[in-house]
Amino acid sequence: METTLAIIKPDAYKNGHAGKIIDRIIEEGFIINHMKQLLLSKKKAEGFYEVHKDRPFFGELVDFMSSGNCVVLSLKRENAVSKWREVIGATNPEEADKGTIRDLYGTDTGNNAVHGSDSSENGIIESNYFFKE
Ligand code: FUP
Repeated sequence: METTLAIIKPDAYKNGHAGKIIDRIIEEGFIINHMKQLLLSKKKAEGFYEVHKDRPFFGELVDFMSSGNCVVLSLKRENAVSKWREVIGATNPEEADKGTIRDLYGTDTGNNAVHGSDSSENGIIESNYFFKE
């Protein structure tokens, strides 16, 4: 089985959608290997999104990710990475397929409700970033 990291971001958490998103994760056949609620420090958020550190939206992204509670989940399933990305939809909620999590609970590209790893390697690296401390 493959590992992917999911994050229920501060917008979805604040709007009361964490429970529904966790239900969806289970309905879609994922095994929750690890899960925790946490308030990310700026440093932890910067480290997580380091690949984007030279992008113009980096500061805003870090501020947003550390603005309130998140739920971080390490998920297992066959084809976990591609399946989770299918369930969450496109980065911009306005472009996300109907019924995907970002379509249902996201607002815009910055406030897009959830994170999903983009490769098998990153699924493991990102899970270790939160759960192997
Ligand atoms: P995704 O893999 O779908 O989470 O998207 P990216 O890795 O491209 O981007 C990571 C996060 O950066 C997004 F979830 C939101 C933020 N972002 C912006 O705020 N503006 C952009 O133009 C692109 C990404």
